[in-house]
Amino acid sequence: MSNRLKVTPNDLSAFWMPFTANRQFKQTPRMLVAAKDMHYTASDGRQIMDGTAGLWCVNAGHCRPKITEAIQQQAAELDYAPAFQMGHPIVFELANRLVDIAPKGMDHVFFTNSGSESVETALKMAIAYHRVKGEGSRTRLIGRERGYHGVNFGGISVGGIVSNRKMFGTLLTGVDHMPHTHFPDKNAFSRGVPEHGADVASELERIVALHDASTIAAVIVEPVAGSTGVILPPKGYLQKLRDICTKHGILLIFDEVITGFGRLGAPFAADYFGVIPDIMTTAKGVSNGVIPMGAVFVKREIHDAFMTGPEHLIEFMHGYTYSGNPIACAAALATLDTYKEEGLLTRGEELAPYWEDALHSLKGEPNVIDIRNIGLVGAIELAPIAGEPTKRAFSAFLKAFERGLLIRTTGDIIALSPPLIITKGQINELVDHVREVLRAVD
Ligand code: PXG
Ligand code: PLP
Repeated sequence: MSNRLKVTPNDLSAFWMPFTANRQFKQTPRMLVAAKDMHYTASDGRQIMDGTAGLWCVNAGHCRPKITEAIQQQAAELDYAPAFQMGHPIVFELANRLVDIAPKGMDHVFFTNSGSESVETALKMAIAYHRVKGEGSRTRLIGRERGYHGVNFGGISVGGIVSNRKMFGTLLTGVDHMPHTHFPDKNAFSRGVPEHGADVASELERIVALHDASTIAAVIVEPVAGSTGVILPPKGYLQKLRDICTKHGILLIFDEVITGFGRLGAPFAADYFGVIPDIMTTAKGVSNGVIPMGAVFVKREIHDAFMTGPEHLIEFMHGYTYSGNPIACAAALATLDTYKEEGLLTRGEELAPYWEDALHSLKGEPNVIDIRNIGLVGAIELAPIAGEPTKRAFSAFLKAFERGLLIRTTGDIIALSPPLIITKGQINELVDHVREVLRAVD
């Protein structure tokens, strides 16, 4: 371990931490100083099992040698190349490799640096696409209650998490929201995709009728909602959305920032559900979380619609300084190699039944009101403490960390999404930790 890792910062005030209870954290900091495969090392030397693949991103586990080496080598060879009007070979190689594993027909890729940027890119692409096709009146965007699409203005506008929206003014205009698909009364303790609720997709027809299809550019949904506490699509729901969008010429965007790259046991949720969107946003697992990167996949006809007009003109006025950054590309290529060598994009399929049984063994533990699972994702919903929502789950988070397990909590829901390299033994260990935590929190 390098000396740098051993140093404990003694003044935590300058860093305004993202999505963190800053004052609580700075009173009792939780510091990670190293990581390997399924575990972190905390600053006090303890091993902490990673129950969340970082923030749903370290799908191949931590500090994988191939990825580390690729980054080191690339940094020494070509550190940066301008992203606009210039190229470098591996960004093209990466785009080809991504298209190879993408759902059929999604054969162009636009690079970004995060899920939030992927979402902004997709929304802009959708509106611009209709315009270049001569349908400039299609500008409205439809999201969904409880949706999470990152934190930029477009993303929070189509998103449906009230606390992420209410502080930030009027947001984008011309946005509407479908209802969410969480029906605990009917679906609590479902194993995998729930039976009830697909009919709620017909609310999209109502919204289309209200605004008229000719004003709507795109519908954006997470195939499985992650951040909001793992909300699954009822059986048949996504296909219904697909059919309604197709019928009305509306683009369907799947936000696969979490579901992409093997999380459900298939390369993408589009594969898992057999429903192909028009645009797919990704990030996180594309580079194993190691270096910021996002990728937006688009169908050929969308890309091709832009490729008109004089050839010296830029077709799509959009891009980021770091789109396709060489070091991020090297990390992503090595990530794809690691996924392929270890079969990680489909490993979740084999493990899912074991994971499901292990998680559902927590039914009956104190305060557990629902357990949900799909692929290698799980959620345990706790009854909130009266008058103090989120407190019980936050206590569970702190207790779990004390015991040597990192979990995520959102509201009173514990979300689990371990690296896809997890073994059955480690699944048992993880679930045993959670069981003890549930028994220990008030
Ligand atoms: N879309 C979806 C579906 C996401 O899950 C984003 C967009 C934004 O990505 P960036 O890279 O800009 O953060 C996300 C990110 C959590 C958690 O614990 C989830 C996310 C990020 C951080 C924490 O639920 N999702
Ligand atoms: N702000 C200023 C002043 C800039 O010059 C740029 C990029 O050139 C940006 C923001 C956007 O930065 P990025 O391309 O990293 O998103």
